[in-house]
Formats: sequence, structure tokens, C-alpha cells
Amino acid sequence: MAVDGIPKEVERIASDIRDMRVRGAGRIARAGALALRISAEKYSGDSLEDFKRYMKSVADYIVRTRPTAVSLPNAVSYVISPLFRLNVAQSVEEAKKVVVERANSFIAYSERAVEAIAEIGSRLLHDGEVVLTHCNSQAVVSIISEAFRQGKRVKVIATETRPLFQGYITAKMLADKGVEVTIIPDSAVRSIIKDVDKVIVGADTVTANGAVVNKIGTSLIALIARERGADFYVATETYKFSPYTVWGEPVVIEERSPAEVLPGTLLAENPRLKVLNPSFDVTPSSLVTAIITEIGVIPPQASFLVLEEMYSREAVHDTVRGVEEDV
Ligand code: RI2
Repeated sequence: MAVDGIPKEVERIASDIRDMRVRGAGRIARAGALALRISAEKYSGDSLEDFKRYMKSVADYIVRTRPTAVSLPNAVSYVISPLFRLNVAQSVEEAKKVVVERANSFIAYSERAVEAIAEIGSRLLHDGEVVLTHCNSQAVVSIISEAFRQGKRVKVIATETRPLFQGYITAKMLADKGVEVTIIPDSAVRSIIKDVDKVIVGADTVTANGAVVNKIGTSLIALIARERGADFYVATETYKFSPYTVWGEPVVIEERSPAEVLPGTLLAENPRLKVLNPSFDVTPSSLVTAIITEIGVIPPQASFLVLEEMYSREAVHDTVRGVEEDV
């Protein structure tokens, strides 16, 4: 549902996220920050309270587009929470400035974080190794690209990633840079794992106990990697760690349309058929070798410490409650 007075550009960003024309946890976070900036810039009223109410409804509207990747609410909270928690602005002009600056700084941080992950993660890859990845993660592609740029001849196996085949995007991105890539059906992972040195996947959310929420099928791949003794790495920016899980909030797993799994004609012909289409699954920390972040390679068990450092106990509480209650 749209918000009164919401700019057309922001409606378009929201529908691009919802329909996955903009996808990937990092990209949707940056798109969310951009949507808030545009909303602030286009606001024409002069009441600070109205502006705050308006920004809060835009924030809710953006966050509701997709429920699983915590990068989106974390980005939104980073951009607008100073208006509510710290009461930093005394006028609409000041408040707009805060939103624009915070959005710009989030986007710049996010882009730098991917570069740092590429640099750090590339040190884990060696010449001639075979890396398997699942879905399409900018963080993972940047690591492999950086290793390749350094002259390491890594080979990549990309799962096709049904039902939306994002593995093709990964394969194309890497092949265009000259990396040797092979696409396999998702169900072939156990058959080829003997040829794989390392698995690296992205993340949509990392919980306080180090579990990783990522594209459906990730946890099966982690199990297979464990069975074979292959390292299973997760590459993620720290803003995909979820402060909400510290307070026991479950991660909502997005359920997408049956039409992504079966064509509409088959669904119409078989009205008694049920289709389930969960978009993500949860890999427990016990199956994760390490998490590659912009602040370093950490054991998954250190996730709570990352959250504590990022938000501090009080701020984590504010992130969960502050924005909702102050408006
Ligand atoms: P980056 C994607 O979700 C995939 O699950 C991917 O592993 C994760 O986001 C992280 O991607 P979707 O939006 O942020 O395709 O590393 O459902 O690009």
C-alpha cells in the first residue's frame, strides 16, 4: 500500500525491490536508503512533526517490501533513527539534511564494505582452487573477481538457484571477467562436491547466535560441504547482522508466489496442486567455517559480539523499539 504524498520515484524503488528487479541484500539496503533520501528531498511541508510522521510512514512502506534481509530495516533505521532517538533536528530543513547525509553515508559505507570484503576474502582463495557458490551475491562475486584480478586462476561452480535462476547472473558476471564458470542444477551439488575446495555464499541476515539466513538451498549445500569436509564460508557486510534477533525476534522467511515455481498455466490446469515457495533457509552456525566481513574474518559464534560492538546494548534496544514508539 502506498503512502500519501509519496514520490513516484520512491514507489518505483519499492516495486523494484518487491518484484526483485533490484535484489541482493546489499543492493536493496542501498535502494532503501536512496528512497528515504528522495522522500526527504521532495518533502515540501514546514512542520517538523509532520515531516517525522511522513518519514516514518515511508520507512514502514519500504521495509514492508521484503521481509527477510535485515539489511533493509538496518539501513532504514540508520538513516532515520537520529531524528527520533536523538531529536537532532529543530526544523524541517535540518531534518532533511540529516536524512540526506545519513542516506549518503550509508550508501558510501556499503560500497566500501563490499570492496573490503573483496580484499579480505580474496586472501582465502588460492591459485587453482574450485569455489562453489549459490544464488547471486555481490559480496561473493567481488571476492572471486578480486582473487582473479590478483592472478589466481580460481574456477567457479555456480548452482542455477531455482526457482529464479540467479545463478545465471553470477555465472555471467564472472564469465564476463574471464573466470571459468560451470553452472550446475541445484540437485547436483552432492555429486560434484568432491571437486570443490571451498563454498562461499552470501547472506541476507546473520542472527545473534551466528546462524545464516540465505537463499533457499544454502543449508543443504552447507550440510553437503560438512559431509565432504569442504570449507563453507559466508561473505557479508556487518549491517546484515540482525540486532532484532538479540531480543528474540524470529527472522521471517519470505514466501513468494507459486507462479515462480510453476507456470501460471500449469497452476490453472491443476487447481488441487499446492506449491510452497520459501525464498530463504537457515544454516546453523555449526556448519559455517567463518564469516567474511568488512571488519575481518570472524567465527560465526562471534556474531553477538559484532552486534554488541555495532549497536551497544542500549542502542540495540532503541533500534527495535525507538522508531516505533516515538512517533
Ligand atoms: P549480496 C540475495 O537475496 C541472495 O540470497 C544473496 O545470497 C543475498 O541476497 C546477499 O546478496 P535475493 O534478494 O548482498 O536474491 O551479497 O532474494 O549481493
